[in-house]
Amino acid sequence: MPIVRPAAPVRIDAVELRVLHLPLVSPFTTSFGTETVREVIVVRVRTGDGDGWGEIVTQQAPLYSSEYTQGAWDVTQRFLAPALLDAAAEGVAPEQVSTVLAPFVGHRMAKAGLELAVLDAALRAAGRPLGEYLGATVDRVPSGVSVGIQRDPSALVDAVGGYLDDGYVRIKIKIKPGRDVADTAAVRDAFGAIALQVDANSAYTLEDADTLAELDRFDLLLIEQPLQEDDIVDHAALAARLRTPICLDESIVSAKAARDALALRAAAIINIKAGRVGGYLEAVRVHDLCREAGVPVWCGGMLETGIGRAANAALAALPGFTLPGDLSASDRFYARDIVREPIVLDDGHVRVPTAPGIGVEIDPVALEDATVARVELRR
Ligand code: SMG
Ligand code: MG
Repeated sequence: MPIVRPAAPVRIDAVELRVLHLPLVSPFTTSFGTETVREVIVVRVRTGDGDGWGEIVTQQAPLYSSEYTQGAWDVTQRFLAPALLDAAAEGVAPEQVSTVLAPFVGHRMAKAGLELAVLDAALRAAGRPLGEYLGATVDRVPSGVSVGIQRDPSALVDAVGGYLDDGYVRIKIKIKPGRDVADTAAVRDAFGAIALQVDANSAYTLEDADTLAELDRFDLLLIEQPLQEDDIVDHAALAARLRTPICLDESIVSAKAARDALALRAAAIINIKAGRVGGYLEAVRVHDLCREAGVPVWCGGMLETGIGRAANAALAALPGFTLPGDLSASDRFYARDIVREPIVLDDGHVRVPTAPGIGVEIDPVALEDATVARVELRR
């Protein structure tokens, strides 16, 4: 459903941006590389009624998508934040932020971070939680975990076993050519009928269809983004050759892209990430059109800090999110989160925050300790 009750405009006096470096509790390996430190941008908007917080989920290098942290840092300071500050001199409502930033092509993660900060400020001022605003219908959401590629299949089985012991209700393993069928078989053999899915992060081509079809025998919930971001037609061709449902992640950069992918039968399931589609409001639009089409969605993750993690829990509480998301606890990635109430796992679920705005408070000392660059922009 569209946003039922819009939020009042806020006047923005300043935008603060910080680059953070957060060490990961263990290296995270995907088909495109290994990360040991999460580099992320935190946004604070300062208004007469208090602060609002957002997060720009770019990574240090443009490997997952074309966006990357120094690019987001530059475009936000040079174009996005000045446009927002200009528009917000007399007040800007969260629903207007995407229109204000629309003249600048792309840079969706940067735009999403700014929009979230405005949403947080506006909803805190109004005493309304983000979940209620977005249309949440549950107070907790099932928690899945994304497991990186390990040294070998037996190390993968150990890692997955640990997460199952923690209570995660769904396992996603990362795959790449040469680390697909055997890894998946090892996890299936070790743990039986767990809810299991795989994510290729664009590592294959249509030529690999026979290999990917071998995964059909494992009864996976889905295979995520096997081909390139712009391979919509090839994904449709691949879907016709697999029994396993194809889920698109990288390809779905907007509600329009989601509509096209569904029309072409390139995806049977969609991973929704607010950063990738330009914000939580566009994420709701993707949710709404998928729900209308009877297509299941789930909430993806970008190794968020507690800011994005809290907001993702609110988003995942919408009724179309019928599959568990990559909504793990803060300690899945971080020994120390930058919020006072780290996201925790409770019986395989994550609680949807009920306090106003994103519903979590920043830990100023943890934030300061993680900050490697800071800038404040004013009108
Ligand atoms: O936040 O739990 C998380 C990470 C989930 O695997 C995850 N994200 O393609 O879905 C994905 C990846 C993108 C980030 S990879 C560095
Ligand atoms: Mg993915």
